[in-house]
Amino acid sequence: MVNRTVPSAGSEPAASAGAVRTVTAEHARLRELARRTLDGNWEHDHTVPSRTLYPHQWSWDSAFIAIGWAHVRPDRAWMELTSLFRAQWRDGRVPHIVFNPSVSGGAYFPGPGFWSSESIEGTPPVATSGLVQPPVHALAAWHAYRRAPTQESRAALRRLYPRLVAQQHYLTTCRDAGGAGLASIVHPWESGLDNSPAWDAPMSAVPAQAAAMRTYRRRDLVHADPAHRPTDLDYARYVSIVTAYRAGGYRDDSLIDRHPFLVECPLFNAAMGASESALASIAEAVGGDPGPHRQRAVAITEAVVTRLYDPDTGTFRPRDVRTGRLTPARTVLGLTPLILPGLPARQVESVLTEARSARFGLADRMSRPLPSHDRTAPDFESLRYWRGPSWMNVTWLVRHGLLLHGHDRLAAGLRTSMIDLVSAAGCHEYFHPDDGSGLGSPAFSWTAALLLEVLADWATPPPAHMPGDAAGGVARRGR
Ligand code: 9WN
Repeated sequence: MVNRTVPSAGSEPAASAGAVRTVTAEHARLRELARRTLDGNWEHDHTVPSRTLYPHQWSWDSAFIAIGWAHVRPDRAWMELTSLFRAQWRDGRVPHIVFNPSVSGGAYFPGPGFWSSESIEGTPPVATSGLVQPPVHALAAWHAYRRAPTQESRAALRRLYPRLVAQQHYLTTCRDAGGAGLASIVHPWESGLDNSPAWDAPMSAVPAQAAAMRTYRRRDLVHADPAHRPTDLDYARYVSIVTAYRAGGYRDDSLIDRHPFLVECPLFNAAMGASESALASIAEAVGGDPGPHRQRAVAITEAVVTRLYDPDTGTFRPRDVRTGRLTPARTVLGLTPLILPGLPARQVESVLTEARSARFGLADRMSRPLPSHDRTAPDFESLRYWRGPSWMNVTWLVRHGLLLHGHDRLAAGLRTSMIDLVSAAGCHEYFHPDDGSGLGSPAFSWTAALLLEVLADWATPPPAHMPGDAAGGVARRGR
């Protein structure tokens, strides 16, 4: 059980004046904690996810972090996104890590020397990885803009717009290995949920031996408990997949014939569709044409439903493009297509059934935080990274989707749960899915950033690009 030290405002409308004062004071304390956490992780033009474990800039972290900065330092929100997109490759890919040249090459594994991005044509002057992460950036940019819609923000958004478009273009063309209008990820790191059970089936076909890792030094284990992290065998496979991709110059042609890991992920593709909807709003705000973005949002939504929805289980599951099969695990990834404004009512209802089941325990009042994997599965692990623990970013995405489709009370349940987690444990990287204790890095940036966002959300409606604006979404109904 999460230790609820104070009731969270918004979910307790009948609270007494005294209780409201306590809540207000606690929220002020949390806001200050979040601001200090972000400040402590700020590094000249970006925010490190964590000073110890992740001392460089990460792609989807920066998107979530920008949402948080928009509440306290909008200038930093734009610097965050701008510095990330300055490292965009000529082909449009936004690298999942941008290495800080003033941090020692050995501070993180695999470091800049392993990726050798400088040997590839069309890469930026700064060293980067060659992979990507879920494209939540347009969604984040739109959120950040809506929080602080100043002239400066609009100018920053206008400068960012063509780069966001190029990012989407890369994913929808170069990465459409399955030929059905979805992007394939070429590595579990690209999903952001690195060791999720969702990847067990496709990963089992990747040749590697745990012993291979003895030739490298895993820096993560200097800072974190091995029982909370991916295993050596996972890492051996991670390295082997990157080695294959790097050997092909990080090119994406004929991946189907030569690449060992190729999967259509529901979260990744839902983010791509949601970003097209956000791009439609951004285009309107900066004087562009929203039409093509709306059309692409519709097409991606249709492809997500056709390719990744499994009517037998009523949830979304990744498709292994190499075998053509849906992967068997039922993870939290299956809930994330809710972020698509145009997700048809039938799929919304099915996902809600899945989310409310004992697997995930979604409720108006959550008794435990949202887990990253099916609680009832035999391979559910309470401590190991993305195999059970609760994460703020995925919880925030699901909450965002619930708001989009008018499930305000369920969204409030998640909001309360997120606030209570940090109230009791601090800005941890992830949380124990039963008792809510903090796991991983103790001062984690996206936890702080999204806390700022949900704390502020009590009094403000969700951004306006939601249903109806794009992709023919359902009308919003409060429930
Ligand atoms: C590999 C930075 C990143 C997050 C990912 C999370 C973790 C890296 C790692 O940390 O991945 O990219 O070394 O474990 O899984 O989602 O972006 O916070």
